[in-house]
Amino acid sequence: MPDALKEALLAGERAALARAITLVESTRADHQKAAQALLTALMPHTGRADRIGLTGVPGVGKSTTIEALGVNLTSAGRKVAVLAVDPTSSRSGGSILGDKTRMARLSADPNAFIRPSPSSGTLGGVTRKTRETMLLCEAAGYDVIIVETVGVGQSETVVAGMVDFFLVLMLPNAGDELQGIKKGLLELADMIVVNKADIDPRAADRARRTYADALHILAPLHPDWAPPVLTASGVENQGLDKVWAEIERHRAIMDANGARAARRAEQQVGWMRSLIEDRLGQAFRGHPTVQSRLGHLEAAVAAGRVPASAAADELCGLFLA
Ligand SMILES: Nc1nc2c(ncn2[C@@H]2O[C@H](COP(=O)(O)OP(=O)(O)OP(=O)(O)O)[C@@H](O)[C@H]2O)c(=O)[nH]1
Ligand SMILES: [Mg+2]
Repeated sequence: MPDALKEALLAGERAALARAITLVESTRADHQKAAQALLTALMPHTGRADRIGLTGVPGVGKSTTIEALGVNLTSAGRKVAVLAVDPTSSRSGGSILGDKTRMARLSADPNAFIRPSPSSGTLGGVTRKTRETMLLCEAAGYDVIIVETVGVGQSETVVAGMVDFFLVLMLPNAGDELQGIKKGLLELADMIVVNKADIDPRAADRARRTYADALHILAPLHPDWAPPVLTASGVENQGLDKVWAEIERHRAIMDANGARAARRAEQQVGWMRSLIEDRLGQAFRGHPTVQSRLGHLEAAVAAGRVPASAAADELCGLFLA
């Protein structure tokens, strides 16, 4: 059975891809085991896609831009998968799901695959499944993966940590915006695109210069890449060819200097470490002796009767005994 699934997935069958993703997202222990076996078997077939992250405030035009860019790409013969990271998505099953209407052409496109955010769990859980789904999509032959995130909590940082290229969409009111930008967001950007330039091209250009100046002050992520700032219109499909050309230019430079491979290697190891921390945390909290003392010690620490370090020592001692 797993072999049949693997073969069907490698043949690019959408139903098989969907089944594999369901397996990866399942919390059942036997499903998780099967999912890990499948992922391990598929590893040699992963890694070939351009992995792109895209973020921006609600309403900035992420879905509209992905639709236009995605259709451009499938018309050029690429296979595009769109995944979402939305840790708040339990409310609606994922904003991207409602977005399927906004991505009507792309969702009807046989060379595109759109998957809403897994609806369960913490940011860590959601992004773990998104990473694994990304690998499945690559094995199924998708050669462009776009991960969209609304930027709740730390989700931009986590998405930036799973892609080759991180794109930040901005609105054309930079003057007011610059104050409100989440700390650290500009540092993550490989490119900034001021969207909705069709509304007021001059305002968009002013915003472009403001962001370019702001980026100029920051030390670039990599000495070979100064993040460009462009204007575009997702609705009008304007400027998106240039956006894609910059993504390809980035890829060519970062392939040649080895930075893309190094970034991926670092991401993989970082991911492994965070999985280990997750597992250890779970094992710790599930440990019977730890459980029997944890509540009591937490209360004592909260009340200032026991130093935090002493409580941690005791609990770790119980765990490791
Ligand atoms: N004029 C103009 N409107 C746009 C453009 N891009 C998006 N819009 C409109 O802005 C609204 C929000 O667009 P979405 O693509 O749904 O934005 P989003 O960033 O995906 O929003 P969330 O998923 O809610 O975070 C829609 O009404 C779009 O039609 C653009 O380039 N120009
Ligand atoms: Mg959207």
